[in-house]
Amino acid sequence: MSRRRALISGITGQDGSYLAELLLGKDYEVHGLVRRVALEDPSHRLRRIAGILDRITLHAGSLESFPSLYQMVRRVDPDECYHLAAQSFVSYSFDDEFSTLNTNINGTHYMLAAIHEAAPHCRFYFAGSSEMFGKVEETPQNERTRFHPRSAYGISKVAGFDLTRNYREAYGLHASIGILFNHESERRGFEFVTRKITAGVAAIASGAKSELRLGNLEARRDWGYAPEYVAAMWRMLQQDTPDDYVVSTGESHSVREFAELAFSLAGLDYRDHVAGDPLLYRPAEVDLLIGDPSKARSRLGWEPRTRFEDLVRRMVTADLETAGPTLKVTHV
Ligand code: G4F
Repeated sequence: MSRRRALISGITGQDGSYLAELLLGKDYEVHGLVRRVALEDPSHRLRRIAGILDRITLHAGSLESFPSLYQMVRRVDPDECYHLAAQSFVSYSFDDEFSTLNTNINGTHYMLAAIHEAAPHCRFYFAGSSEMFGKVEETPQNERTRFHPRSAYGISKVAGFDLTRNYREAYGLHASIGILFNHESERRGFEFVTRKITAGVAAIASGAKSELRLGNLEARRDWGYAPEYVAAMWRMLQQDTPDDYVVSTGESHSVREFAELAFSLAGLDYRDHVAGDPLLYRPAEVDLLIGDPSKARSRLGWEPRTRFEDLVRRMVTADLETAGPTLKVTHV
């Protein structure tokens, strides 16, 4: 039997890189869509996939161009397509609503249309987000909780959700949606609060910095470990029937708790180093996210394994190691 072919948009990101590794481990032929600029700056932009570059095929293309996506889908003829690419930084979506909406909504629409026209047998995954719940209408949030997005990013994900569901209902596309709650790792981008904190802890522990400026410390998130979350994406596409699934740990912690633990793991007190910065507050905040992953558990057999303390410890350990060989986590 020939190898199954997967196409990943956003393969250079945290999730894309873990997903590519997972699929290679299952003997898939892995293809990735990347922006041309990524190929021109491989040491930086391809760093997360540097170790697997000789085993995957990259295609330069743009989410803004339907013809380029259509051509690529026709060439690759994938069995499974994971659409992860997006402008994914919520805060930036307040600075530029227009580009966030354009990239995220049109990009998803073009991918769906390209798959529908050029590879209708292909199974499709759309990266939904817990940001769609926004100003939450019930707690914990599940697949039936009403959406109330609080940013252009959240709105773009709701639109992507509706587009994906409509391709499923109107054209019979095998299209599933993961409503993923925050998921972090040693590969997380430095703009997100968890990595900003763990990298900040390492910089302070090594003496390179003394202060870390943060915004809202009281926001609560349901933080899981990214490699486990990409496994849930794969499981969704192995089901006979496409569907929507919440992927989360079912536990919620504040940014303050994350900072407190991360600093204490390096033998530091966050109160000595964290400074509040009003400029880092968002015009509309999502105060509390906590997901109910029961459906993923019962239908997909998926379980979150890494708990909050282990996640923070992993991230702090990795950043301390990078900052200096003598820096180690303390036992707390
Ligand atoms: O780490 P964050 O920027 O992640 P956010 O906004 O929750 O979004 C992430 O998770 C979503 C899933 O729910 C994804 F869809 C999305 O793409 C992304 O991966 O911020 C987390 C919280 C916010 O409440 C923010 O206000 O941390 C608060 N925060 C406090 N100080 C900060 C900071 N966030 C950032 N990025 N930087 C700060 O200095």
